[in-house]
Amino acid sequence: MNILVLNGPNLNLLGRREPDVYGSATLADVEALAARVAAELGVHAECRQSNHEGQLVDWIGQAPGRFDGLVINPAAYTHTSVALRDALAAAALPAVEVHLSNVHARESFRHLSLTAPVCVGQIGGFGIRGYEWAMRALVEHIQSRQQKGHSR
Ligand code: CA2
Repeated sequence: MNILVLNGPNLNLLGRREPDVYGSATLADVEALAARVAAELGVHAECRQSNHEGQLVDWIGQAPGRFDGLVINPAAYTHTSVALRDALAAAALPAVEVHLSNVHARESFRHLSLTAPVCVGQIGGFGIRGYEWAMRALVEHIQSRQQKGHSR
């Protein structure tokens, strides 16, 4: 099983700014965690980060046939991007949305996610551990669908 772990804009700054909001772990720590969890689950995880909406759209569009599902932190695009939502819907791969912070306890503009309705579920508020739970939830979801005979 192949899992694509996507991180959106400014998450390359993780651990270097705003540690009170986002913690002190870095993007490299997220990638190491994803590799460790993938090995434990017996799956392959590929991590990518971009600050560019179109790049994220392209990666999601290229995912069917290469990946079985996605873990995605769309970052600020969560709240603004119809393009990312449409890409996720068109790819029709199971996706789990993850946020480091509890977006519902923050400014009201972060309460709306345009992308969550086209995801299987959303995890937030637990720092980088959320990526681990998102991966576990995604893999279980894909496996249970496979057992029920879904093609994807
Ligand atoms: O809590 C999350 O994971 C967010 O997706 C992070 C986004 C924010 O716009 C969302 O509302 C919630 C911001 C990502 C920027 O990450 C930074 C990390 C360190 C320093 C500055 C920005």
